[in-house]
Amino acid sequence: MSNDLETLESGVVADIAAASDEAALENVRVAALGKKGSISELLKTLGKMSAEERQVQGPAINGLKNRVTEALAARKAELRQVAVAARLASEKLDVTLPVRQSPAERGRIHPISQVIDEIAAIFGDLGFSIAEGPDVESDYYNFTALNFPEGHPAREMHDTFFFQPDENGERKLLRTHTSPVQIRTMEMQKPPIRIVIPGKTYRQDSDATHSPMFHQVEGLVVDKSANIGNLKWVLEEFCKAFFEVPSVTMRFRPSFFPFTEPSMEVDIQCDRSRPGEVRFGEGNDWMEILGCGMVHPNVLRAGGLDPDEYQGFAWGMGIDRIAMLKYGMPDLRAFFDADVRWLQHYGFRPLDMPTLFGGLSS
Ligand code: 2NL
Repeated sequence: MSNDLETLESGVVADIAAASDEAALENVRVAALGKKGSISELLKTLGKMSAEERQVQGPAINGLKNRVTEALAARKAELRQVAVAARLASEKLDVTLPVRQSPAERGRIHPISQVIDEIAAIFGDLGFSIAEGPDVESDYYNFTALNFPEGHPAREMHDTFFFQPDENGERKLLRTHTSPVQIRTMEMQKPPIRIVIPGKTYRQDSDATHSPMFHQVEGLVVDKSANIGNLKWVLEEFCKAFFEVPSVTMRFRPSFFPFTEPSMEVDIQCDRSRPGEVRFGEGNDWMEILGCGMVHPNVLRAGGLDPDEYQGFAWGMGIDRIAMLKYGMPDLRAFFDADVRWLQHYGFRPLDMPTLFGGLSS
């Protein structure tokens, strides 16, 4: 009998040691100490024994029960510790790791958008508003109102994209400059007018340095006394702020545009002696950056203004080229390839918005 108890005990103890989790251990407990468990069945035999036999078997079986109970408790504590350790290991967080960037942080602002934001910040600081208008325009707003006479060769020079004539025979077009927006603004709002107009423009021209869709920014000031002195100051302030240099030297050359009289082209002094780099405000070279002039009386009239009462100045420049210059991008065509690798490299962080007080591009 005592041999049987020893065999039973070593069997149960081995099962306890082999239980690899709390559920397996519980099965061992039920098999030994549950209602129909092996030890419970043994305990039931005590009632049928003689007093003498019980005196021997009672302590033996109860001793066995107590040892098994203890072994179960000890194994349970052990398994619980193992489980806690495993959970701690699996739920470990390295709090020293950098926080993962949000999708908004990972995106990049296209250099053209960045440069438009910079231009808006500079002219906003000078008291200008931003004006916008449609890309699809009428011949009137794109040409006639801007003092391009019917049949004038300058219309051909713009390499215009025309749409098919509509039912009224009117031929809409893709604007070749942002100037129609100025006419629309003059029609709607009384002077003083101080606006800048950034936007997309279109001409049938495509090679290494021309894209059929490109970007322009124009500016317009109309007031009773707006003059060329004001124009030069505004442009100089703009160039200093945009190229982030303390001073610039500008050269005004006579030119021709149908919508201004007099008209001028503006060069700024630069240094191109270092390969792949242009510096402004120093050097022996000149770079043409914009065209400007006093608004032609016919254009003021088209805007509903009396040229004997009001005068204005205006200017226009290409955004794509000055963006390439400022941020050292060698190929214009890459601007419009929608290649995310290019954008990752040349793009701007979305929350670094250009401000004059924060540094435009820093
Ligand atoms: C250039 C030259 C220019 C303007 C644009 C303008 C607009 C109105 C009236 C008068 Cl409504 N002028 N715009 C004036 C002079 C030059 O652009 O080279 N652009 C890329």
